[in-house]
Amino acid sequence: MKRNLIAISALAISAMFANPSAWAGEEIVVDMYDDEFTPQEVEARHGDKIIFRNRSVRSPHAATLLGKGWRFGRKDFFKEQVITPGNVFIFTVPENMAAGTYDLGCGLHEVMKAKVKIAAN
Ligand SMILES: [Cu+2]
Repeated sequence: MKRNLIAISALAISAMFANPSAWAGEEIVVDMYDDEFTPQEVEARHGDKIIFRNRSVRSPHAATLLGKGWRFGRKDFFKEQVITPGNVFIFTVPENMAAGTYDLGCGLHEVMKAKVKIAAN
């Protein structure tokens, strides 16, 4: 009986220290130029913020993220986001986003393509 009590209090202590809300996530910057995303591949985890910055002088860009296959993704997590030059769009990776590789594109410039890998945490 005493042994069980010790085991239970050890569990309670480890639960106190393993507080998942203490992890704030990272900020990952993706720059959008006239013809490309830089970098062209990023890896993110749930809770990270992906910051899309339009670095073009004149062109607006529209970030599009699709799962499992360009243009025929089963699930898009954000619709096209029109970002004017000098502005940013911040996407926080939701907890329910499946791990794997997603296609990042620009709804205004078909040539702009990149990859976003969501890690399994
Ligand atoms: Cu564009």
